[in-house]
Amino acid sequence: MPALDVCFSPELLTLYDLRGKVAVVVDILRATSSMVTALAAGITHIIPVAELAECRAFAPQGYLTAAERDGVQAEGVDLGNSPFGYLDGKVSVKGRALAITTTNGTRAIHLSLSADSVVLGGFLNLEAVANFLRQQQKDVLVVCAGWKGQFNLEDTLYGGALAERLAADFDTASSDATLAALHLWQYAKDDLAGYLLQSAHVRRLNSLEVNKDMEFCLQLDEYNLVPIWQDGRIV
Ligand code: 3SL
Repeated sequence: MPALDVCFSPELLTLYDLRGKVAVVVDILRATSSMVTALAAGITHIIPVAELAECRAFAPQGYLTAAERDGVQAEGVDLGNSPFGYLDGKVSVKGRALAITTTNGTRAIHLSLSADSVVLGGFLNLEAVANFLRQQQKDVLVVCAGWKGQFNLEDTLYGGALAERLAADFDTASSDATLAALHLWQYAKDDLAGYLLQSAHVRRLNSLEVNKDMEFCLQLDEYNLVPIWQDGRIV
């Protein structure tokens, strides 16, 4: 039976061998939730980049550009990191390609590229990713984007939610990290939003008045799609 493990921060990735595994990169608030939403809204593909200048340089090629630093939209790009940027109709997104850079999420994707496959997870596409992993039958590492190298609650909760969904098909009991994520999820799942009120990033985002983003990103199984890294882009 393949195993599911959880890496609590990209800084810990050097401790894991991703070869032969599927990496599920997760940044619930908000990068991977927004990328799932972007593809669901008709974005054709996504190029995650590290630097703002790199992101802006895609605009002349016809790309939409999205950038966030410290929770706020960066200067000189079309969109920030809110999933509603792809839904509210202010910017036309259908059929467009997207270049994006965020504080933690895009970095976590790049650090995971030695895996056999890299997919993006969120509560929004929880079951779609679970189904994909059941089909792959490979060991899985959930890569939590965290915040500037530190542990966060929301990405860990996702690791627990995924472990719960996959408990019949994967070994979810041999890693202390997976067990801890699972126990946290079981403790918090009945009132996820209420539980996360105490988390550092929710407090950070609350002060930026983006509460509706949080409610949106905590919805389960809104989208049946699995963003996957293919030839230098996410499709
Ligand atoms: O760090 C990231 O990648 C972002 O998701 C952070 S924020 O939610 O946009 O503040």
